[in-house]
Amino acid sequence: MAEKIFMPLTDYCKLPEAEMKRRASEFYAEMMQRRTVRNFSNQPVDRSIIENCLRAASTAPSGANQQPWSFIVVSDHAVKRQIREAAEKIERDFYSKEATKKWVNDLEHLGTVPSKPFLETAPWLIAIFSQLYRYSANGEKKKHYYVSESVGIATGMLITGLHHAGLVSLTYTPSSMRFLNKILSRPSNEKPFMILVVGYPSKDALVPSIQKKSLEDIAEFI
Ligand code: IYR
Repeated sequence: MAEKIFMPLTDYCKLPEAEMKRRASEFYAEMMQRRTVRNFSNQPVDRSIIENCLRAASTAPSGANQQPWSFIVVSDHAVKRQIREAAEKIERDFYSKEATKKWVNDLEHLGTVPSKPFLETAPWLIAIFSQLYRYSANGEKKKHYYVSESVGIATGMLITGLHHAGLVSLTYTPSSMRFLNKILSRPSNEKPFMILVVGYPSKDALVPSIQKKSLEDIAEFI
């Protein structure tokens, strides 16, 4: 059986209530400024910023602390081009198929199209993979728990960190992302979760004029 090691919670710092209120309200204001962006500048972003955002994301809680995620960070232009070509092939299918007609209709207000130039323009593509299981040192297959919850939380924290650092991102999910395993040489226990496109917005970037639901619409206090 694994040994249990506990230590005092020395890092927790209880704040005065006024300070907590100020922080919560300022954080809300900061998060309201976040927008998903599809028009990227090709201006480079220093790798250390991405690294620290990934370190922050990796502090996320996860099922049994298994941390079932891999972040494959792409700046190489030839690899970005390969990803764009594979993704656009899937998108052309998605936008033209009868089976997805309703879905495509629901996306109309976002103005999305099969062409994905941001996959080449943006300085960083972060391909996020869920590790469905792993092999232990003795070759035993080990199940991972609550994988999509864990990877979803880490991804949310990454998006938040990138925004806090002054960058913009796009959560991009072509419907079927298995091509990423091949292009990025990932093992079959890893399932692509999302491509996070990261960089600066282009000068002429446009975003759809959309609203978030109100607190009353999303929450109930009982
Ligand atoms: N993957 C396609 C379609 C798409 C799907 C959803 I759900 C969106 O919120 C936006 C787009 C595309 O990126 O065009």
